[in-house]
Amino acid sequence: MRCFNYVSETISQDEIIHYQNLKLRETIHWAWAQNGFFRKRYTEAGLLRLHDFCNMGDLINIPFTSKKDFRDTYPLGMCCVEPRLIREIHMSSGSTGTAVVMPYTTSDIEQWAECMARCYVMAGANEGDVVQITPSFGLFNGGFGMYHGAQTAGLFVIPTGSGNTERQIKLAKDFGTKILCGVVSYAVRIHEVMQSLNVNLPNLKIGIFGAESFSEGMRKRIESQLEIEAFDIYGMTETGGVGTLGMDCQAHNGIHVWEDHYYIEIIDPVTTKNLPDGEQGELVVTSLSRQAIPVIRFRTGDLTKIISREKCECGRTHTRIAKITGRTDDMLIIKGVNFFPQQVEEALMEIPGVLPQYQIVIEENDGVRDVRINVEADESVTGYMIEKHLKERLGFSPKGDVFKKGELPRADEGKIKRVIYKK
Ligand code: DLL
Repeated sequence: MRCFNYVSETISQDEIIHYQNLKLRETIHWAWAQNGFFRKRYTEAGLLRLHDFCNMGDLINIPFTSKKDFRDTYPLGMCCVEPRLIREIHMSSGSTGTAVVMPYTTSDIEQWAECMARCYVMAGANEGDVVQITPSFGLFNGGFGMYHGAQTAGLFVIPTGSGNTERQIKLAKDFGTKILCGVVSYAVRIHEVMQSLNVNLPNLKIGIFGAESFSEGMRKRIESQLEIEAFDIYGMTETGGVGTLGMDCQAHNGIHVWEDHYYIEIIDPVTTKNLPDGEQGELVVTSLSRQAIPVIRFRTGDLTKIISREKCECGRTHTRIAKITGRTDDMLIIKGVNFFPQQVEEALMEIPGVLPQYQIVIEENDGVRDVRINVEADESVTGYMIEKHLKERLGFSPKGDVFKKGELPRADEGKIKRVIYKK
């Protein structure tokens, strides 16, 4: 097994816990000392002296933080370093339009690059391998995060950024791209354009995709279409960007969270009580080595569960969480049935002849919500087949509309919008 950082990736769980205790204490003390936002939060919650916080057992007394805190303190109200120490910022606008800003010190960029480099090597990258980075290079963290990590891992970077799919394919062919990185729906787009151009990419072996709903069915589709091994990479603006929270290994049995950099909890999103391993809930993250803005008990809104804390067959010891099944604010309730968009994706991918382009259209007529599933498929698939399969799998009957290949909108840049609301 090859690791980017063998010692850190394979230390025992006992050592990880010991290290996490030290780093948690350091992080809480750092935030308290550096920024009044945190100090006020902690004193309001009854943590009167810093020494009241000793280890992870005391974390329960620390209040949660959320996206709202980032937005309320825009632009740098939660920052724990002087602005002269900031080297880079990234930002996500989210659905409400108010920006979440993440500043980075030199050390934060190094930490990000280390996490991302571990992901590349975990996927099978070797020094000098050609990696093509297709998310945009800008405020979105995807492009730069993949870039910093690739530099650290010693890869040959083609920093195409987003868009111009034909040129992406030409470059991949001309330079023999081995690793393709991007948002999930862009992998599908690349394959489509490859087909229309009748081009193969024989050197392409590895895909690293994330940032969007990513069902196992979709991962397998992408693998067979592009003839590669596809990995599910996870991270977010607030934790420091793509790859910070980890990726699945070649066993594809859960996402290894880089636990020497992040302490995770799973909580019940309603009661906010901690849940035992194996139970699905909201992921809460505390960073252990971030300077500019450490996230402390950050409610990610992402739903997952802890799969295993045992050593993985790949040799890594870091805890594995399940694929992100949705966001707490993503859940749809239609005629009394609750479901997540990703469940629709998973069910659609089970139907032979269905293509990986779909939309979930929610229509509201006189207060009654209806769902229509628009999906591209070949001629063998009918709307009735879609309706029947979703009824069996999800317990409700949306209307299924089949479209020809190429008829539904594509996203050449950024994240695709799968759920569409119509009044
Ligand atoms: O999407 C970071 C990223 C870039 C990850 C490129 C992977 C690849 P944000 O724009 O801040 O950052 O969005 C973060 O996207 O809270 C999840 O809801 C979702 N997300 C990210 N990765 C995955 C994934 C980037 N692998 C939000 N599976 C997160 C499902 C994901 N959802």
